[in-house]
Amino acid sequence: MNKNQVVLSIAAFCLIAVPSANSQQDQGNSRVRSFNGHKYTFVPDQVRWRDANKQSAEMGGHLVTITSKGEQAFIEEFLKSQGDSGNCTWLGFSDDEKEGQWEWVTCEEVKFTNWGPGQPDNGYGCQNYAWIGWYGNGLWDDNLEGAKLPFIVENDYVSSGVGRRSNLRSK
Ligand SMILES: [Ca+2]
Ligand SMILES: [Ca+2]
Repeated sequence: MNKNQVVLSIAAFCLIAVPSANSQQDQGNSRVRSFNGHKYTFVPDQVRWRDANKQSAEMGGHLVTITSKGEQAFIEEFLKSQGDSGNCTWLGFSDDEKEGQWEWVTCEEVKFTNWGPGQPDNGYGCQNYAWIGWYGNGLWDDNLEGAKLPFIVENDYVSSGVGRRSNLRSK
């Protein structure tokens, strides 16, 4: 191999090795995914449920609500794609208004749940906020108000990014 061939080889290697602008952009957007016309954004910051709920509204959406088996499977996959920080997430599901009466923050009908064995147990007498994580396989548990976790924001319309804020519970 002469000198010119070596230079060409190096140039060819660089073309292959350097990611294109597109793939870099995709990596930058790895915290955002779409499913069934909704947009989901993973926020790795560890915050209390009430703060996550507030931040979600500020982002034009709401804390993720899971209302079908398909959406549950999507969320499990999305969390896995986030590496270690995706080990858990808050859900927009709580019974803080009336103990034992679990409600979605969107007031959607409760037609799907995926509680872990023996959950929700209202542990310590005051677990009112659902999360995924403890069981490591997508099962839900109720957690304390003071727990700090990452969360997923769901926007109901991918194109406009506008959530159904008028339907949200007031707190
Ligand atoms: Ca409770
Ligand atoms: Ca619990």
